[in-house]
This record gives sequence, structure tokens and C-alpha cells, in this order.
Amino acid sequence: MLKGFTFDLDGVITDTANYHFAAWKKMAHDELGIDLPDSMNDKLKGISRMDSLDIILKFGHKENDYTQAQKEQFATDKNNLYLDSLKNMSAKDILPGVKPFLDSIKQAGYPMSLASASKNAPTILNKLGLTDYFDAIVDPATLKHGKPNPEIYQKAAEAIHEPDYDCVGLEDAAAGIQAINAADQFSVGIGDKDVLSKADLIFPSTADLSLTKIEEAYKQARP
Ligand code: G16
Ligand code: MG
Repeated sequence: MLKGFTFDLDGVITDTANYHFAAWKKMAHDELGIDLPDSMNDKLKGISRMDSLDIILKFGHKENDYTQAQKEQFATDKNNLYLDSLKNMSAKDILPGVKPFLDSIKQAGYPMSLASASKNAPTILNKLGLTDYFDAIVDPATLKHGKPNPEIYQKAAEAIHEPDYDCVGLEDAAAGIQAINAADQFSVGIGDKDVLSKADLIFPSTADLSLTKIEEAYKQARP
């Protein structure tokens, strides 16, 4: 029986990917002498801060050039640029349809938790005015593995005290859908049906999200 919801943040609740990427691009250019092509944006979605830096260093053939302390400084510099760009973030930055969707879940009485790889997730929810909707936020610092490993979604279900099988997870990235499926939660993809082909249910955009449609699809798949 459907009992709870686990949410990705970037690309599902708000669109922080472009801000993340702009910050990586500037830091990589200024401090590493690496120019990132726009095609790199998709590859970094849902990937943790240090894993993103590793991907960038590898792309620039500089994976062996720096100490751990230097790498941490690069990541901190990127994060400061990122936080700077979020200064004016507010409820206007909630993706279309998300607020009414969250309201319908709340009204139906399902608990919700956040399964975001972002250490800035609590700050972002706060800026968006959505903190009170969530019963729990997984702390990504406690994770051993990133998506597509199921760990973050399993912890998100645990945090709302519901079995994985009874939870619906929402994601915009293929690695995230893989993580939800591996956790044995019902996966809802938001975006391109070719990219998210492994999802149990797909909505083309957040504006199309419907609790009723999710409840119906869930009941059919998991009677
Ligand atoms: C988000 C973004 C990633 C970012 C990661 C870590 O993931 O999609 O690009 O690198 O968080 O963010 P931070 O540097 O703020 O800790 P998600 O899981 O919300 O899609
Ligand atoms: Mg995402």
C-alpha cells in the first residue's frame, strides 16, 4: 500500500543544475585552466560535489595533479560561487506544478522525505519556503555511495519509517531512477521518456505531476 514519498531536489523541486554548472565552469576555468563544454552539465546532475570535481579533473587530464587538501579547496570555491548565485532564490524558483502537488500529498496525509545528494538541500528548501512539507531530509554526508546506488532512497524511506515497497520516489535523472528501482520503491520519472525509460511512471514535466495518477499506477503495479 502506498504510504510515503521520497523526493530528489534538483530537477524535481527546483532547477539548480544550471547554477551548479555555472559555478563549476567558472571555478574550472579560473583555477584549473579547464574549459567545460555545455554537454558536461547533464553528466554532473545528481552527482556529489567531490565526485563532480573528480569527473572534471579527469576530463581535463588533471586527476593526479592535486593533493586532497587542494581538491577540497576547489570544491569549497565552487560551492561559494554556487551559494552566491542562490542569493536571490525564493518561492518563485519552485518548478511549475510542484507546490500544488506537494499540497495534495500533504492533504492526503502521506509523509515526505528528501533524497538529494546536495549538502545545500536544507538551505534551498528554506529559501523556497518548502521546509515544512518535509518530514525528513537525508544527510548526504552520511552516505557511502552516490546514485545509482539505492542507499540514499533507502535512507529516505527509513527516515519516514515506511518500507521501501510502500514508497514512491521522484527523479529527473536516469541514475536516480536506477537508485529508486534498486531500492524497490515505485519510480516516477520527470522528463524525457527515452532517458527515463526504466521508470514505473513518467511525467513529461513537473507541471504534469498528479497524485491521482500516481496512486492509480501504484495500485495497478503493486496491488
Ligand atoms: C544535486 C545536483 C548535483 C550536485 C549535488 C551536490 O543533486 O544535481 O549537480 O553536485 O546535488 O550538491 P552540493 O554541492 O550542493 O552538495 P540532487 O540529488 O538534488 O539532484
Ligand atoms: Mg535531480
